[in-house]
Amino acid sequence: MCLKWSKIVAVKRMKVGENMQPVEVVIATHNQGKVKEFKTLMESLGLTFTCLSDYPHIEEPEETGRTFAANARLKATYYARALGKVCLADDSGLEILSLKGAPGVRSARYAGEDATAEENNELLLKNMKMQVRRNCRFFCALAVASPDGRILVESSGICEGLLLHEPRGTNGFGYDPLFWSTELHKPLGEATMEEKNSISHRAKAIRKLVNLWRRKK
Ligand code: ITT
Repeated sequence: MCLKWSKIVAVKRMKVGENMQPVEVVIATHNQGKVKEFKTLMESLGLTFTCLSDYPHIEEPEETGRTFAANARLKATYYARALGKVCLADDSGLEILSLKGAPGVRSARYAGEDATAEENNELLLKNMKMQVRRNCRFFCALAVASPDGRILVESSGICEGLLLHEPRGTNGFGYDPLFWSTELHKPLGEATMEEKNSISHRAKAIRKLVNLWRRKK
């Protein structure tokens, strides 16, 4: 499957010959924190990255999938078809063992449809108040679709941790200030971007994706 993606990119490069233009890949997110992570970790592929903020007229699809992978596929296919471009989508979120996997695919909307990160974090702390077992993980699913909507390559990554009792630090975004990384031995809210990129669920999924693509080239 990955072969087809690399073929699309290779063919486009051959056609432009000497005036080789880097191929545009649209990252299907408005979240600038994510965009930064993607750009940094995929820099070596020599692609041009844009994101949904560059296409403000496109409506969002409803994320109806019951898994992160299903939502990543749904978003990649929808935006690739709508824009007629290669599109990379992710779906990610926090899963807490003692809450049976919640907030899960509802991570962004845990405290309501338009909830802020602060509201989501506050509700999560409230729901976890009596819980002794605080094991949690970030999960990230990635999917790349061609302009005709076919899924070309997929990957996933996990970042293990413990849920803190109160926010620590202001780095990162979303649930980062509540997440104690068992790999970094510090809260993600206090981690630098380089530190987070060395262990994050998205970073692991992106590295897998980059390797899959390179191997097929
Ligand atoms: P897009 O839909 O535009 O990509 P989003 O932030 O809503 O932006 P998701 O639908 O993937 O992204 O929702 C994931 C939510 O899970 C996100 O809003 C955060 O609350 C949380 N999340 C995901 N990755 C995270 C990370 O690395 N650090 C902190 N929180 C994260």
